[in-house]
Amino acid sequence: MLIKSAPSWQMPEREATPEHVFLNRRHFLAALTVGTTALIGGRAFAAKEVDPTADLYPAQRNKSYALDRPLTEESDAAAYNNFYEFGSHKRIAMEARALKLRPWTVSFEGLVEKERQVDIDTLIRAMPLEERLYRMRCVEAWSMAVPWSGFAMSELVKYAKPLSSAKYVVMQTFLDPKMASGQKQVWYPWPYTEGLTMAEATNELAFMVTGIYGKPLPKQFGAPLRLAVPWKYGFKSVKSIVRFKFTDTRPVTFWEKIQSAEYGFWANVNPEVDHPRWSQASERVLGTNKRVPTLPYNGYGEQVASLYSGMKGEKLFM
Ligand SMILES: Nc1nc2c(c(=O)[nH]1)N[C@H]1C(S)=C(S)[C@@H](COP(=O)(O)O)O[C@H]1N2
Ligand SMILES: [Mo]
Repeated sequence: MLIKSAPSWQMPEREATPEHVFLNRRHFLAALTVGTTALIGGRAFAAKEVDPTADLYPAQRNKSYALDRPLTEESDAAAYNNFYEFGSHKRIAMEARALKLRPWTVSFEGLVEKERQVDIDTLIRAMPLEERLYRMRCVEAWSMAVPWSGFAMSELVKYAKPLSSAKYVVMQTFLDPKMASGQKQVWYPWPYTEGLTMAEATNELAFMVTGIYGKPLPKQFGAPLRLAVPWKYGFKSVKSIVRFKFTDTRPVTFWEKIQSAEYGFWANVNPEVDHPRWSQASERVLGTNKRVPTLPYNGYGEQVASLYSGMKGEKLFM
């Protein structure tokens, strides 16, 4: 049985349409039980953690990435997040404090000259950090505009040394159900998996994020390393990455596995292609009561539309 809408107490905003509402009732009830346990059990806050890369912030702003709208207030962006590893609601910052950020190892696997692992701090210090102002548009029709810090994904690809046979890069989040209680919800295909074509990954807009608002990334945003691909729906921008795997086959991604009729591999923003359950024509801007029209490719068509020219028969906008 399909649940058409979650109970009102669970909906932070009337118009918010969670990505997960198709889950069947049995799973939904199980999810409630898990949530209640977590609440009753409480959780000790981690002792004050100092980020070993804190001295790198604020990074110099790259003026090529300007916005057509005001930045979202930090307090608004930091209090409304999707991070299913820690629960399927938006007030995830508290639960995400359980995320342990060090030691953190990132691996480069598959079609690369040599597979290897690197410590996150070594990786970040090897990359040219900069700040970019980007829009972000969730498939649920809310949006924000934030100053990310990080480095071009093309730099990471260079660092990884993929073979010319690589066609895709697959990215995965950590897997640790003891730390992240959402991963005890076994009907989700953990770990969170996303992917890009090599052309997408090396497009100038694809950005590896390590910070926001001039500081190291707070946990709920997907520290210590997440993706930002602003022309695609937010679910493509995978958080807390531990693995980059280069392959010649297109991966089936997290949301695609859960509901392929609603979420696909490409997920390019398009106001004219509605989600099966809601319109994509406009978006609610976080921190305001305003709705604004959604732009093709979220306003980044000039940089990315050519990536998809001539791709017939592909569902580019879901
Ligand atoms: N690992 C992981 N990555 C994820 C998600 C998630 O649940 N787990 N949610 C995605 C979705 S649906 C969105 S909209 C963005 C939200 O990013 P934000 O919380 O920084 O706004 O993260 C994406 N990346
Ligand atoms: Mo999303």
